[in-house]
Amino acid sequence: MPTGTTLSDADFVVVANRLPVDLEKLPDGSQRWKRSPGGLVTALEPMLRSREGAWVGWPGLADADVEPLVEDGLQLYPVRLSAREVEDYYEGFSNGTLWPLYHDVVAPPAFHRHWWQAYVRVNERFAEVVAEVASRNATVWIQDYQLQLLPAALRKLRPDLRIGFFLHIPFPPTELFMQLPWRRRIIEGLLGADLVGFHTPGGVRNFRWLATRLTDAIPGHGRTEVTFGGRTVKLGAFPISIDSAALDQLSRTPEVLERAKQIRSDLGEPEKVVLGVDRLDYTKGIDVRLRALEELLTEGRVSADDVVMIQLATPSRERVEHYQKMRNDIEQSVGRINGEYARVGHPAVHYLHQSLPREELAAFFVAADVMLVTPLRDGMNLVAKEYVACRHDNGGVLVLSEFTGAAHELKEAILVNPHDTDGVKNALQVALTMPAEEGQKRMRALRRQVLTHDVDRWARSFLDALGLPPAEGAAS
Ligand code: GDG
Repeated sequence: MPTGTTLSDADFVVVANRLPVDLEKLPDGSQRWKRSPGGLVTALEPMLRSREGAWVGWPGLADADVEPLVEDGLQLYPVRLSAREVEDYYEGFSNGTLWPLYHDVVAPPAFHRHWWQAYVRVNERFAEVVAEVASRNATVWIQDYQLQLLPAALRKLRPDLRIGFFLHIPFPPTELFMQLPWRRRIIEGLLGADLVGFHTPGGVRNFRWLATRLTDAIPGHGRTEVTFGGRTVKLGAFPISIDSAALDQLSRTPEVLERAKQIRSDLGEPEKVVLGVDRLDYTKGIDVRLRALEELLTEGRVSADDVVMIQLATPSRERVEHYQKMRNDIEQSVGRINGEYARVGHPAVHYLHQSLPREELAAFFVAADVMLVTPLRDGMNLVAKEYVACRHDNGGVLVLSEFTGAAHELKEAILVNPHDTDGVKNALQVALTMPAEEGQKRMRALRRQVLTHDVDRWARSFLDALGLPPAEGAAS
C-alpha cells in the first residue's frame, strides 16, 4: 500500500470498529492490505481527505501487529485485538448481545459477563489510541454499536475534544433495552458525546427516555437535548443514505445495461424477475420472502414459468452460531422450493451465497422487476435506496418492510409488515401485477427522495449539528 505523507496529529478523526482497509493473510504467511469499499468509507472519505483526517479501527485480523500507515493521504491507525477479544468483544458482546437486542430480539440475545468485560476493555483501548491521535480541540466522530462506551472513555482522557456518535442500527424500545444488565453503563458511555445521532426520531425518543430514567441526565430545553454532568448533549435523527448520483451514473453505463440484459437472458427471459440482496443476517427477513413465494407458488397464484426469484446473500459473521443455523434454514427452503417447482435448467429461486462487485450488483438492480426488502428490523437499509438509485428508467417496484428506517422516507414503496405472511404475499402479487404507469409514478417519487438526500448530505448535516465548520476550500 502506497504511503503518501507522514503521520501527524489529526483535527478530524473517524473511529469505527473496522478500518476502511482489511489486513489479509496470504497462504505464504505474509500480509497485505485490501480496500474494503463499504458505504461508510465512500461517505466519509472525501471529508477525511479534505481535512487530512485520520481513521482509527481494527484491521480485521486477530493478533495483528501493524504500524499506523498513510494510504492515499488518509491516516490509518490500527487497533490491535487478540483472538480472544475478537471472540468476546466482537462476535460475543457486539454480535451476540447488542445486535439481537437492538433488533427487537428477533434472535435471543446472550448476556455473558466475560463478553461485557472484553467490550469494556476494547472500548478503553480505542479511547487510548484516539487520545494519542487527535490534535488539541479536534473533532472525533465515533461510529456504531461496537463503540458505545467510547464517547465517555475518550472524554475522560481528552475533555478538549468535540465528540460525535452515530448509531447505524436501531436504538431499541425502552422495555427491551432494560433487559441489558449493563444498561446504565451504555447510556452513560453514549452521554460522553456532544451529539448522539440515530437514523430515526424513534431512536432519539427511546434514548432520551432511558437517559433521564437510568442516569442523572435531565431533559434539556428542546426534545433533542439532555443535560448531563453540566454539559449539553444534543440528540438528533440523521437518516443515512448512499452516493445516489454515483450509483445512478453507474447504472446508466453500457456495461451495466448490457449485463442486466444478459442476466435476464441467462434466466430464460422470464416475465418477472424478483430480487433480494442482503448480508446473510437473520434480521433481514430472507425467510419471510421465501415463505411468501413458496405459498404463492403452492396456491397457484404465481407460476414458476413466469416468475423467477434471485436471492443474493453476502456471507457474514459466519462464526456466530445463529448465523450458521439461519444459513442452513434458508438453504433448505431454497432446496425445497426448487425441488417442488423448478424445471431442468429453470430454478424457481437462484441463490448466491457470494459477495459480488458493485457493477454486477447494479446490473442485478437494473434487471429486477420487483425488489423485496423485508427485514424484521433494520436501522436504515441501504439496499432499498440503491435499487431506487439504479432505476433511471423509472421501472421496477420496491416492496419494503415497515420496520426499516428507510420506510420513513420511501413512502411510495409498497410497505409491508414482514410478520404478516399473507400481507407479504399480497404485496408481492400486487408488485408483480402493478400497471406500468403506477409503478413509474411511484418510482419517480422515490427517485426524487433518494437523489436529493444523499450520503454527503447526511454527513454534512451530522457534522453541522456537531458544530464542525466546513473545511477550507471545501464545496458547500
Ligand atoms: C448497517 C445497518 C444501515 C450487499 N451485498 C453486496 C454488497 N452489499 C452492500 C449493499 C449495501 C450494504 O452492503 C448493506 O447495507 P444495509 O444498509 O442494507 O445493511 P447492513 O450491512 O446491515 O448495514 C443498516 C447501514 O448499517 C448504514 O447505516 O442502513 O440498517 O444494519 O450497500 O449494496 N455490496 C457488494 N457486493 C455484494 O455482494 N459490492
